Amino acid sequence: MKKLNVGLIGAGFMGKAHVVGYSNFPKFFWPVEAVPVLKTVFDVNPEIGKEAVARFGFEKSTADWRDIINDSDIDVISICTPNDTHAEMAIAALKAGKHVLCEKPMSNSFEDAQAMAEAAEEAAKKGIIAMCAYQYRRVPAIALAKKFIDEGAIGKILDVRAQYLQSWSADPNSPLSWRFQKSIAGAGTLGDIATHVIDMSQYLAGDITEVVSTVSTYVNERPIQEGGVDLLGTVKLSGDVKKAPVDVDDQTSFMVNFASGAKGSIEATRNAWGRHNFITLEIHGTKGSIAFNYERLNELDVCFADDADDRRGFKTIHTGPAHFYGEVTWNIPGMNIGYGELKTIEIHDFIKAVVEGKQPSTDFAQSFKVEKVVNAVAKSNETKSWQPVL
Ligand code: SOE
Repeated sequence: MKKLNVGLIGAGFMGKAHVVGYSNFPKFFWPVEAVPVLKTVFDVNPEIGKEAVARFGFEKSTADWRDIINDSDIDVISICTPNDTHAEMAIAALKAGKHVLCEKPMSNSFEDAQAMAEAAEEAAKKGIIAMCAYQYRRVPAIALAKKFIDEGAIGKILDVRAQYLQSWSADPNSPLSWRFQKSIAGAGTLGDIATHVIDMSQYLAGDITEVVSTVSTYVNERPIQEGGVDLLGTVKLSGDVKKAPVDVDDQTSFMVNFASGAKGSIEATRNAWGRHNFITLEIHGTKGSIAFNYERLNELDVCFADDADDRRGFKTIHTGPAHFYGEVTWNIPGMNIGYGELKTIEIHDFIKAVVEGKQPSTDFAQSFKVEKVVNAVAKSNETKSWQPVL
């Protein structure tokens, strides 16, 4: 059986998620296109790198990410480091002929994201795959929504309402990690999580062509956190801890127009008490409606206009074996999948793309379309006017 040697760059929160995917996809998708071999892991903190060898099962760790790029034994690379490092790493990896799965957003700057898209286009000529980790479009319920839309089950899309709400930075004492520093993250909520719902909205309703936005910061300074580990609000630092300014957004709302003529609105914040990973989408069409909430990710609510008057209304479909990826996850609806299975589905899609030599749906070209929307949202906030997505 074909083997693919994996290099992981960044062994933190997202590194763990990718390892869960690499380790588990053969268990679900057997027989697989290739078996992954966890070769080398890099982390900026060598102790975390060494720990990842024992914890995740890599053969070795390195304190220099270029060791992974320059290793002729490595076939595929996952990039799970902060946003400011993505472009340099991904471009170097693609030039070295490695297939790349890069965490989102593509980069901390529009120009670097463009350079990544160009590097991927060049590498694609040699059969190299470049994918961005927009996993939520792969939730079986979202794939089912896409099927219903493509089949015309809800008719022509009129409008899309999308939200991504989290609470982990609502407390002003949750620390100033790299996610609150523009020089590293590029943007706050807009780059970190609005990007997911932009991708999902474009997946379901086509390209966004125009936006008008507001972008705001609620907490202007946060306690400085020792060490680079991203604690995502799990720790509160109060008392004498020194604070430093936040220079990214906490919240963004924008109205969008789609190329199809559909209208929509997108909102995102990480300061919504009580909302954890609350990704909601409601789509209304001329013949029906679809509603989804990630906090109940195994469900899709649908309403079809053609149902008789006395029984028309939302009904809930529990995704399972009859739906996308359902035949390989768990064989009874209601057993349910979670974030781990979702990352497993994503990693399998990546490996399949690599072996088949076919770019995945979230390749760098598609992901760059998300960056274009982000860029237009930022511009619109400055100009206080509608901006084209260019
Ligand atoms: C933090 O907001 C975060 O980890 C994002 O960076 C991820 O993309 C999202 O899927 C979960 O939350």
